[in-house]
Amino acid sequence: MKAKTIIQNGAVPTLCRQCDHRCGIDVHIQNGRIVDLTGSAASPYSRGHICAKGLAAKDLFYHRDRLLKPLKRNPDGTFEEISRDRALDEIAERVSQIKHEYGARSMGVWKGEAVGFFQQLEYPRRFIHAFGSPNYFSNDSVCFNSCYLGYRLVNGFWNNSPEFEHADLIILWATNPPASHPHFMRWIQAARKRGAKLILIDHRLNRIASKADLVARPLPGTDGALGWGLNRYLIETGNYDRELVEQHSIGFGEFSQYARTFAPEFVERQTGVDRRIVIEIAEEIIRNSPRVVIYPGVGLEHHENGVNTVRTLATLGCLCGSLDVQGGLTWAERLETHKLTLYDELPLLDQKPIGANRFPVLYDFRRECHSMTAMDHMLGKGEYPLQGLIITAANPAITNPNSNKVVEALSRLDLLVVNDLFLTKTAKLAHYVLPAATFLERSELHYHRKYHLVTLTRKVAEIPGVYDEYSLWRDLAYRLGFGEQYFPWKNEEEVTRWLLEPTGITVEELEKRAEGFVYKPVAYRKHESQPLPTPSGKVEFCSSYLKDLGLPEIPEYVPPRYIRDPNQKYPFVLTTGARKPLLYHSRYHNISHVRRVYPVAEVEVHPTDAVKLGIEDKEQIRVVSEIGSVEVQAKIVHDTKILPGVLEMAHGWVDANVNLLTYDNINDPISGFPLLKAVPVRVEKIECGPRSRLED
Ligand SMILES: Nc1nc2c(c(=O)[nH]1)N[C@H]1C(S)=C(S)[C@@H](COP(=O)(O)OP(=O)(O)OC[C@H]3O[C@@H](n4cnc5c(=O)[nH]c(N)nc54)[C@H](O)[C@@H]3O)O[C@H]1N2
Ligand SMILES: Nc1nc2c(c(=O)[nH]1)N[C@H]1C(S)=C(S)[C@@H](COP(=O)(O)OP(=O)(O)OC[C@H]3O[C@@H](n4cnc5c(=O)[nH]c(N)nc54)[C@H](O)[C@@H]3O)O[C@H]1N2
Ligand code: SF4
Ligand SMILES: [Mo]
Repeated sequence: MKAKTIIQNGAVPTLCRQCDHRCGIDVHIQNGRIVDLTGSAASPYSRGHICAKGLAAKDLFYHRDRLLKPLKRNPDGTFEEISRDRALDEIAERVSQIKHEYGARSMGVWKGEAVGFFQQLEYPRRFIHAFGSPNYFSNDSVCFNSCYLGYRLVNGFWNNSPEFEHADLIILWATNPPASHPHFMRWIQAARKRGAKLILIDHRLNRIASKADLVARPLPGTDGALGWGLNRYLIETGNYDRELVEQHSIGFGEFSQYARTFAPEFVERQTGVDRRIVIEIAEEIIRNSPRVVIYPGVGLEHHENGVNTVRTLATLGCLCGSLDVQGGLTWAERLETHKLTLYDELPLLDQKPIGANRFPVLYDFRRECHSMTAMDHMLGKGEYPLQGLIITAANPAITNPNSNKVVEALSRLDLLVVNDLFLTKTAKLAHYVLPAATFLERSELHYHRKYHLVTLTRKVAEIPGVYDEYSLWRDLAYRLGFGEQYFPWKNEEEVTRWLLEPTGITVEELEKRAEGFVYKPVAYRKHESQPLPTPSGKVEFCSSYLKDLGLPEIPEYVPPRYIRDPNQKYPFVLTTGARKPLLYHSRYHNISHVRRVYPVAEVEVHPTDAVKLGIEDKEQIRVVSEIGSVEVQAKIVHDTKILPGVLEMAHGWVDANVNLLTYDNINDPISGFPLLKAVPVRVEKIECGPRSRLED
């Protein structure tokens, strides 16, 4: 591969974008080759930290399977290399045909986790709106939005990078930072050194459990009952922020009325958590108020009622007085740049954004279309057909629920374009595959809201024939006739200059200071002098906004389906996707040293269940849900690791894809999130064939 680095020898300071934390790093170059990445001590955010995923960015950059030329799929399924100009010309022609035959809205774009959250995610949105279609999809149909909406509906914002280091109590709720957010651990450890308490709420014991002061292990999907139980305890004992309730909130009366049901005994029956532990957690919250950080993880999101569960965490944060206090539920302020989105100029609501009718809250607050509903439109079961899709930085054939349906839907498209580093499972379905640039090959703005810090990443290297995200959307827009109007900037640097115009900060200044600028001093208790960004401007214990949409105004608790309506055919409950430190969704599996650590996919089984099922460690078994089945190796774990009756299986594996089992059509009514973390399943032994359902 003929990569060209921007310097021949030395170190280039930039930010890692292997996950959204963007730790400060130095990229070391020798004789025009990237030889190492190290954590940059100058970064106020990460202070020298780099994790194993960051380090492996070099392996992905130079990976021998990286796509370097556009590919076109032949009718027999093989791919041929073609020039970029030809690929983009042909794609533009097919896009125009789709518009002509079905209308602009039959085209969509989809961005994945590997690009975002600042300008990278706005390019495809801008592109598709300028084209005349509202249909922008992303991984956020299954990530982040349930937490975001839960907090947004109660107090107007969610801070996903809280001030752990200033907290007196940290509650990690359905999250596992050593695997998922490793650099959080530095802040958590700093708080612990000061004497802060740590509570873990997870049915599965992770590395944090041995350090925690208290662990609660609710049955998957029952967290809402625990959330209510804690809210109730604070209300009934009178230990809540009365000033906030009286002056800055609405709906407290109905909320406290509903809370009455959730006495510790009731919570214990719902969740399996001992009532004394429920009380102990509540007492810890009271003792340590207001500096309490409650951090919700993705384990709360992938459920039928996840947003309402998250709402109970947000109300708890407000009741204990942590709203916008240091070491609490802080309200970060934005950097007011120009905006790439076109929603004001081109709302396109009359074009019926896919999923906006089904999940109006998702569309209203996030301007996101619903990716699971998109599959129905591709399969001809929607209000209108979706005929073409351009995907960048995502692998939905593996990461979206009900993978068989995803593959069938993507295969029906008249045009599928995938922009990726590798020929992934999704890319293999595409008519055209374009070689994508890694973060080391692009420059972008980023801000760490926690410190109000704005930074500019550096383009460290270039590979001939490989183009950045901006070039993809700009070059297509020009071919479709709206480039000059909507993508007038020559390159990414010009975009960045334009974005920064209203801020008074220049590209030159940012280039000189790799560690970034503080764009605004951090201030607290802002809700005392300005309205919160909720519909009423106040904390909303009940939401009339939701009521007007026919949704429950109180964050009601609904027991999970496997408890509400148990099905003897599927006696186990499967949780999926607990993060592994070295794997990232479907990424990293193709790096040899990672593969040595994780040679095969596994499903964790409690030893008691293993005995009942007659299965051995490392035995290949079949896990079956109503949606599908998958063969996978059993890993019999220590009896304290997970709860009996619960299985856990990682996502992201091509050869043992857990999303063959998950539901795309059981959704949270507010966010539309699918049921990925409380899937009723059964286990079958493989050598006996599917008829021997051992647990029946
Ligand atoms: N190494 C690595 N890091 C990642 C990622 C990755 O793929 N790999 N992905 C990134 C992305 S996009 C995201 S969204 C974040 C997610 O980051 P986290 O939210 O921290 O996700 P996990 O590490 O999977 O932790 C989720 C925890 O929830 C638990 N859990 C599952 N169901 C339930 C439940 O019903 N109730 C309770 N109380 N607990 C439950 C699981 O056992 C698990 O320990 O991670 C990011 N970081
Ligand atoms: N069962 C189950 N399923 C889940 C989850 C779960 O917990 N359980 N978690 C869900 C969550 S939270 C998320 S966020 C989604 C993630 O779902 P996706 O967004 O589909 O994530 P990835 O599998 O990481 O796919 C990213 C793709 O981008 C490519 N890529 C890497 N870097 C770049 C780049 O710089 N540019 C471009 N253009 N491409 C790049 C990679 O090769 C990869 O193919 O998965 C979800 N799926
Ligand atoms: S946590 Fe790891 S992968 Fe994420 S930005 Fe930091 S170094 Fe990169
Ligand atoms: Mo995610």
